[in-house]
Amino acid sequence: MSAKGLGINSKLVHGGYHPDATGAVNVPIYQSSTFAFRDAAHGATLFAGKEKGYIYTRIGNPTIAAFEESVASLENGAGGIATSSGLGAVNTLYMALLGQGAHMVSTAAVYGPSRGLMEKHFARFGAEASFVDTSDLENLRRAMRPATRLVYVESPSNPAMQVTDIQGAAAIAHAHGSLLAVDNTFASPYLQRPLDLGADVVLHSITKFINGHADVVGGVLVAKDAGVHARLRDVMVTTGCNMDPHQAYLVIRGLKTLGLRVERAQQSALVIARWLESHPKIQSVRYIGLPSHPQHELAKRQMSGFGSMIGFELTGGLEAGRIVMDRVRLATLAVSLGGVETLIEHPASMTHAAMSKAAREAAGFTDGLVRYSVGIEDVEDLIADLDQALSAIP
Ligand code: LCS
Repeated sequence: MSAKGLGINSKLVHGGYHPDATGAVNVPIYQSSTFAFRDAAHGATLFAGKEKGYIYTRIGNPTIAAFEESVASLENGAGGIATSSGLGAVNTLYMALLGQGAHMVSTAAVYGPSRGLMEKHFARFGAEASFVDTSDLENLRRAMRPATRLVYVESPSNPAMQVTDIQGAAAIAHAHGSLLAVDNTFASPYLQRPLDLGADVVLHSITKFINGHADVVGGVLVAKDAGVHARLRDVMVTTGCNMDPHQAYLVIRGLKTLGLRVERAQQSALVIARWLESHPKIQSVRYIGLPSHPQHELAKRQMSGFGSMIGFELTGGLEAGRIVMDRVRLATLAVSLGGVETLIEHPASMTHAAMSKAAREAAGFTDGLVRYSVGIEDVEDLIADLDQALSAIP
């Protein structure tokens, strides 16, 4: 059925599903690398690549297409492109929209490897980028150049939890003849729909909230416009960073409960953030749902909820961070985020270790920052776990 006009939870359950001849209630896994070209002898319409039909799974596959259609409908875009990983989606975005001599402006606090990909690799082919704090749009305005083709913001950003005004960023990008892409991984389409706010492309690491069960790595891009969608798809297909059908099947399954998971986790996150804020061993808490967050009002305007990612700084700095991470029992010490299980990590030594200390500080986070991805466990248990870990700090 068409998902048009449905509410978001109905879209999550039914989006992208078109019953096949068996009546299967779930999208089957079409585990096939290639598809027969049908001909009149087999009683089908003639198909030799000229009519609609599947050819080869790198180019397209029914299970993957169901996932792409579902996310495109959630994000209100013209079409989706599923990729092997979130970084595969970032690579596709850069390669499709930048070229030799082209310039990009991006969030300084963007996910580390999204920055590394540009600085280490695209720079070798003559593309340039400026990384600025896009939570202040003046910085973005100043960084724009005649050659700027892409503005790429991550909001909320990982791990600094900075929020960028998407509508404002779209106005600046478009006034300079550039496109705006938004990494919407932290919010998920359940809480934020950048294309409705003026962005041209939205990107997710579906490894996080969209899949939600820490068992798949993947990415997706959604374009507002069919022309941009076609440019992105061409790069995905020719660079071969497609998703595979089994991966797509698992993600479709995870996606159905996105609303339930996000609602539950963000409810607990607010309770935990408030508890942390009043704890004597905590110096500061970064949770966009707290009025103390510098972009709390902006987040309220452009998101329908605050999500479940919390950053906190311990008064004891790096050493206290080590103690807490050694002592937590229910929260798992691991990179990644957005799953049903609560994860804790230390960006300076784990996800963002490749950045210099200066770059980390310029990106808005210190060595004492701890990132906490709230899962769907009982909030009382999560607080008891944090409490016993914090009490170990001398
Ligand atoms: N964008 C954001 C905001 C991310 O957090 C990540 C991964 C990516 C893109 C890349 O996606 P991937 O290729 O991993 O699917 N973030 C991670 C993190 O914070 N810890 O481990 C991975």
